[in-house]
Amino acid sequence: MSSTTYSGVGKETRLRRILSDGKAVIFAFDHGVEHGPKDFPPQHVNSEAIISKVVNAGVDAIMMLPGMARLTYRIWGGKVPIIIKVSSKTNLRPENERLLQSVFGYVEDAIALGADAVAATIYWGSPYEDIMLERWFAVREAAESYGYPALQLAYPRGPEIKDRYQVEIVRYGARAAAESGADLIKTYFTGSKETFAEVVKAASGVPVLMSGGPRTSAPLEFLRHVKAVMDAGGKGVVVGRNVFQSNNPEGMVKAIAKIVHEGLNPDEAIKYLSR
Ligand code: FBP
Repeated sequence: MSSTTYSGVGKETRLRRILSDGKAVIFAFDHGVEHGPKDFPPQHVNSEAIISKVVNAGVDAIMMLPGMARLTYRIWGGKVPIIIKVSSKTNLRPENERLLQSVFGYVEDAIALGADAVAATIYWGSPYEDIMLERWFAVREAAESYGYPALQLAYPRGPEIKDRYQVEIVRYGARAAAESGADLIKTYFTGSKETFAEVVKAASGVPVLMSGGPRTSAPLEFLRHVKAVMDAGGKGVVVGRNVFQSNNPEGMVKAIAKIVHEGLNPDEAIKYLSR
């Protein structure tokens, strides 16, 4: 008789839908709230247009807020797994309050929407760390009981943190994410394969995915970051701006996917941007 619980099977099954070969290219699309519509080029303010492009290009999953899932389900439904992010904040609030992510939905919303995972941010080092942790554990507990993987956006950010991309800081956040029960960790690129390998090691086997960050000056630079992450033992990327601000979002998704899933060299992968 199997000792595996129903919810354990559910979590594993959902993880396999997102990371079919153990790796994933996930499109992050919560910027309308986190940064405001100014983040989007005019042709991508319409959410259906950009979601269509990334779905057609073959992303493995899309991470978005519950309301965005409702607005765009006709595009992704039945085609691409979604991860519902249940925390967020706007940049309209006073600066000292931006270190807190508010509740933006519930695990039950993710279930109702047909999602395959939930996600929430913790700003490790924030004066509001305690509040976000309480919310994280509520999310995690519900996710666990329903068989949903919980992705943590483990972002070191706070008054004591001088450089949020510094390896010692990033690996601390990744370790804290692993020890707080995250099933997937999304965190900052530390600048090199060698340093990111330290982050992966600290996460002790929990899959670590790189957070895309602001659009790089040249696409090749971003693709090199992706390759370094994969060579360091990372399991993929969760990327927004480097795709939806690209002149060729489909080409960018394809190029990233070639590196993540097939180990292609960035100099080869970039050719997908001119096809
Ligand atoms: P990007 O690839 O665009 O960086 O998206 C990842 C992400 O974490 C989004 O999910 C989120 O909206 C944004 O970055 C947060 O950015 P910031 O660093 O300004 O808080």
